[in-house]
Amino acid sequence: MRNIITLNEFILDKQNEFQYASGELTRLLNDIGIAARIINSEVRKAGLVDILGKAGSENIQGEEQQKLDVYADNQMINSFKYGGQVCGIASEENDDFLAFDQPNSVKGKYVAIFDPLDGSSNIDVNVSIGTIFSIYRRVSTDGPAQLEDFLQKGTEQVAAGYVIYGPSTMLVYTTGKGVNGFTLDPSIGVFCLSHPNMKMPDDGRLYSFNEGNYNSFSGGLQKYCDWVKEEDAATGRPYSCRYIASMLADIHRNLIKGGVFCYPATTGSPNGKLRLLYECNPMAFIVEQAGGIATTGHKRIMEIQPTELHQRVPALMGSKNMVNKVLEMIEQYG
Ligand code: P6P
Repeated sequence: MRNIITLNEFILDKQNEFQYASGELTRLLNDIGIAARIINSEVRKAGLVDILGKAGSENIQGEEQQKLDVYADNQMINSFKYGGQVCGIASEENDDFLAFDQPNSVKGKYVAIFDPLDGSSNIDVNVSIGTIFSIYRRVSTDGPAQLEDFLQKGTEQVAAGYVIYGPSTMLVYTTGKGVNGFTLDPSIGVFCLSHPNMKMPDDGRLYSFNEGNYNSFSGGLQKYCDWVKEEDAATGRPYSCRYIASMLADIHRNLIKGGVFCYPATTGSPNGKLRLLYECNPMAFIVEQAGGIATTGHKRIMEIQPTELHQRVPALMGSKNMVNKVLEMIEQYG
């Protein structure tokens, strides 16, 4: 008796929950699964082939592109381009959006927005990295994808998730009906359901802040960082700092164990460092669907009306009671 449920079987079982034509979701997530397995294969041998290090180019943020960034970006683009469901993409690694013009994709009803390899500063030091994706229905009515298709609020996402390339490779996604996690079985090259109906604990003891930026934190955040260090058995303090500078890996750990992640506005990044469209919105969808909170510290992230593809926002997301404690201190101390 086979006791595994594959990603494809799961999607087929759940496709009646998808508010649009059922087969479309199956194809969409299948396209992502294929790209994930191809990227995973390259990530797993990154130290052995000439794919480590810098690509000798920069992305729009002026960040050195890693060879693996560019490789992952190309795999995601090709997978969507030939999958037929998506009429265009936007990506951290591309200055502008790409409107597909292939006959089978120009009529695609969706657009995909992704960070092909988040945490790329960790590639060369073998720390978990990942792919983050967000799917919207196009709003333009015909012809090639338009900018308006990409500048939609996070609340309009029809699917979102991530692939984490860690000790194992996992794909975690939501279509607005809860969060489910699938672990790649490399012996058969299939994602298998391993974390059904993921729920973020309401409480936890892990906080993920880069306290190197403490001096530029707002008063409320500084107070929170001081509060977590106090000895208080009743509230499980001092908490533990867990920060590996891969947003999706930090949030994935907090999703399982309970915790709070924060990348606020700092002197170096006055609007925060993380991008709204392909980091904060998809992770916010996952966090909220798992019972957590995802805010800028003042506004629900998914309710922000985007104005540009690569805009950054402050991000505070995680276990409900922990985020509310941070918000309480922001309220009191600014
Ligand atoms: P810092 C990775 O480069 C990233 O965009 C996020 O994944 C991560 O949370 C953040 O930057 C880390 O930034 O400034 O703490 O190194």
